[in-house]
Amino acid sequence: MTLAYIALGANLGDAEGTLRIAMGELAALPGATLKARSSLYRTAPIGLINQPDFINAVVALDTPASAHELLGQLFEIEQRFGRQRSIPNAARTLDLDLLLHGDECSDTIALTLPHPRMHERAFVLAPLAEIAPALVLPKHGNVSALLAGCADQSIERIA
Ligand code: PH2
Ligand code: MG
Ligand code: MG
Repeated sequence: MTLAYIALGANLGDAEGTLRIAMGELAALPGATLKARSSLYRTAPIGLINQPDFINAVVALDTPASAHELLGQLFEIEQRFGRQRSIPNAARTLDLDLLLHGDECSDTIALTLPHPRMHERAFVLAPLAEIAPALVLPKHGNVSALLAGCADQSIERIA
């Protein structure tokens, strides 16, 4: 079993409801156990800014799946929620990003671990610091310290 951290994000439709249901679907993956779930956060879009605010959260999932298997499972759940892929960073009904899979490091076209931008995004670091404040990211350091460096990014804990 491996402890994986997964980021959830949505900014189309009932984003809050979607995230709650998606957490249930993650918990129900074969052989998996949901170890922790963060609060939900309302966050200003980063990257493509002319789009609705996001709802974001992070979960910790104990899973028998390899990183590649888990990535496939996440993609399947996104598809079930009607995810359309158009331009990068476009608004979405559900985005599930694999942040960490144990201490695995990977740098292939299919999969980069740890997630390449997680260390600079408050919408990932705030929920992650809530459930794993002492976690250390390879090359970047402690998540709580990294979050302190993102004070300029607007996020609000909502539930
Ligand atoms: N996801 C992105 C790009 N920008 N901004 C916020 N606030 N939340 C996200 O989940 C997000 C984003 C690419 O996946
Ligand atoms: Mg993403
Ligand atoms: Mg994604």
